[in-house]
Amino acid sequence: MYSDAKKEYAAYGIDTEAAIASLRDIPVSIHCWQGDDVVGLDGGGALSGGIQTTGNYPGRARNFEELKADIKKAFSLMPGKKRLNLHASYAVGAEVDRDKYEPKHFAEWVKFAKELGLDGIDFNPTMFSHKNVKDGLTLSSPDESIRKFWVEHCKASIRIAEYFAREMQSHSCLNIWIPDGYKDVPADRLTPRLRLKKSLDEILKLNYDREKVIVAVESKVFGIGVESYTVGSNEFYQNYAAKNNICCLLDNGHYHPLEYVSDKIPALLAFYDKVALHVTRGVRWDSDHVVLFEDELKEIAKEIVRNNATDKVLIGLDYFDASINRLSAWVTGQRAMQKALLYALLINHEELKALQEKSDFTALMVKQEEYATLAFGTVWKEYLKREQMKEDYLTEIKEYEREVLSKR
Ligand code: RNT
Ligand code: ZN
Repeated sequence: MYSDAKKEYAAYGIDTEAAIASLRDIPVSIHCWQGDDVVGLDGGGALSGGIQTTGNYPGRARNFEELKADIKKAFSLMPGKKRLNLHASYAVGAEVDRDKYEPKHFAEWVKFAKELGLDGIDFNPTMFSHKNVKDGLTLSSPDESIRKFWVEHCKASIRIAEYFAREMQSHSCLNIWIPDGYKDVPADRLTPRLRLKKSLDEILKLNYDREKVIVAVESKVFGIGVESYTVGSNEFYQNYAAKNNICCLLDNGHYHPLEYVSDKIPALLAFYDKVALHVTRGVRWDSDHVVLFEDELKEIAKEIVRNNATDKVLIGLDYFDASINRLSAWVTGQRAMQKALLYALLINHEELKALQEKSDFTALMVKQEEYATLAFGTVWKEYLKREQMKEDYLTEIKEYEREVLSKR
């Protein structure tokens, strides 16, 4: 079947072997927080900040050892190049508060990432689920001691990201997301933004290696309980990032449902050397559903591939589902991302672009439709085989559920 598929694609001018080889090389950063419903290991408290996990599926990882075991199992079922995306709340054995976190609190994670042969570690300061989120505000807080605390936390996080980059010999994307906003109509939308700007300026004064640590800012349109106003909005961060030479992170659950991140990627590529992503699946709102192989994901992958931006777009996953087996959620989303990338790699973009340039929109439409029914599934299966993986990951996960998760 594969040799037939290979011929079918060759007729379109596509080399399936080259596509498989490229796919293997595109790193995807996998979030640690799918394993424990974003609870973390530092006892920060209940999940807050306008995000929520729903569901009560048994077997949640309750500590570092369980989380590591689950990551190890889930990663063993994910093909391709993998990075680990950590949140600061996953510090191990820290007896100090978040503003004082140090590389040593993450040394165990580095050891683990090396053991798994991962490509690198990305990082996020955790500015939610903590007593110092005062009245829902962090970096934009009018309370100076609160604002300072979170500035220090971000600086500490940059130092930790530098340590990851050094140890893993790969960049580390440091993504700043804050929950700050208001439930109802504010009286002043500017002052909190000016305070956020001041906080970011203070954080970036830190002398860090800009080659190794890629600082990104993640915007959002609204959160649960923060429906009327978000301090870190899209316009705010895009302007801040452009003026300060840092990176924007686009989470595709963070826009109006009719705005598409696939269209924003090339808009930003016209101005930025790097664009970071949180790939998720919004269902009506920022619901963080498990990523599936669907249209918008394909469009996102196409924009990455056809603009030769696989080293410019930093792909990270961000979803959390507690209503189904958490390992299955992890693997399904990561495989969906890989499928979308493969799908995009199996398109003759040069030919399609030429049709567009010639304004032959008739042929363009017909050709694009043809791609939808080529033997994509066969090439995907071949890729899995070469990665020494089966299409079926459910059987193994169910077995792990019986042997491990159900005993927790
Ligand atoms: C929240 C943001 C943010 C978080 C993670 C846990 O809406 O998407 O990225 O999901 O940092
Ligand atoms: Zn996100």
